[in-house]
Amino acid sequence: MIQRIDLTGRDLTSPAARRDLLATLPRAELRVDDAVRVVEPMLHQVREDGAEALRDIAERFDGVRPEHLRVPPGAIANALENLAPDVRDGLTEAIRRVREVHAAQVPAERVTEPAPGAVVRQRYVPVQRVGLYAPGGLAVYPSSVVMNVVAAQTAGVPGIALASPPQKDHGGLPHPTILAACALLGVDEVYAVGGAQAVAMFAYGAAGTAPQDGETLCEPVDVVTGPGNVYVAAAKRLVRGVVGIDAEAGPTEIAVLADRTADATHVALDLISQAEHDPMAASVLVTESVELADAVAGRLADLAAATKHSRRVATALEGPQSAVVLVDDMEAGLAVVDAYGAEHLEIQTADAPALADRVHNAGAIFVGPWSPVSLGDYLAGSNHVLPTGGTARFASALGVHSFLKPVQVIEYTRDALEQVAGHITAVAEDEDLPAHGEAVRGRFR
Ligand code: HSO
Ligand code: ZN
Repeated sequence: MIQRIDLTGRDLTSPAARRDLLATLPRAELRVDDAVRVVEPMLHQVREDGAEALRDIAERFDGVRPEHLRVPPGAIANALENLAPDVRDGLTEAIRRVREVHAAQVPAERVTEPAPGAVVRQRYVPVQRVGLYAPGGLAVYPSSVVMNVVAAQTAGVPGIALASPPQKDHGGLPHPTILAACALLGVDEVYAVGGAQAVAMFAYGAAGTAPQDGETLCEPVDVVTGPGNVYVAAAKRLVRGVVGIDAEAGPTEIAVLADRTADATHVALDLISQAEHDPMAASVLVTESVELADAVAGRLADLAAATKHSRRVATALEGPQSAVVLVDDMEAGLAVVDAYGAEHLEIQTADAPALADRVHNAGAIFVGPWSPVSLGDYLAGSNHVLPTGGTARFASALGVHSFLKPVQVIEYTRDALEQVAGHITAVAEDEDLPAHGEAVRGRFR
């Protein structure tokens, strides 16, 4: 049974209530610190020994010693040829929609002239090379390849590399659907390298099998993105600063804010859909309606037992991170979901669009009865790489901005500089940096 947390009769909307709520609301803990100790020696090994280290680590963790760490072009083309037509159609339509949505994210260059002749431009420049990671353990997600690659391509990143674990059952190559997705997207630099070692390879680069001859397997990248388990999160934490990273992804989460108008079956189906990812996944229903809470609990029991991954789903739903939360009204419900900051938030209420506009903290918001999270996972066109663990308070979905840097370009005329010379020297003197002021004054002598 999913646990029930009764918050009725409590003041949830005062500023002080948020801290209480954060302590009360269930959340899986991600033990990245412990994983850091495990992966640190592996990162060193990859840095020192390149391809040989990658093969040794694969043998140990993936149960296969890959012959080709860089996937040969023929294998990528072959995977696309053998892809089931309905999956190909699904991925193709997903790519089309994700491209269209992401194209609209590209920011325009801005030119500002705070005074005559004083021009400041803000240009958005793509990073030059990215490494995208696609997991291949419990989960193989070609849909995540689409999300990461399209965002990078739309940002204009010229160098895109992708890594995914070698699969024992596929001759030490990444999963064929991952390769097929790469083919559909036009990505040809693909590595059969998994987990933390892939993050290390991207961050530091990796020497080839004959490093003494200057052979290189993989050049270092500027940014590493992509989901993964706690070891991938730990590796990202360790290389952050050497490269940019997107986020340390935690277990997936769905919160549903629903009133009595919601369909209990829809709600239960959606809570189960994300519980399917991971025994640590969190499914949270927030409602003012005891009738709905009871009905959903009933539907969960039936539907969770019947689903393919019923064990995993049951573990997630019954875990301490999942709950049905009862509140007095939708104002209180809004305070709860805002404090929680879910990766995915569904709003299934009479006035869903209006309520959705008032949410501050959520990775993505799914409005009304016909916008389930599964739609966003695959076909909506939005990005499904979203902030987890409450980081939606300050972080957002992966998008073209994840691969763009705003660069400021400053160009003043003589007159425009002269106009502010006095201000510069005054402030510079005050900071006891007279040479700064002199750099301006000296020009006008
Ligand atoms: N819900 C996951 C993404 C995903 N679902 C991939 C299915 N495949 C995290 O947003
Ligand atoms: Zn999902």
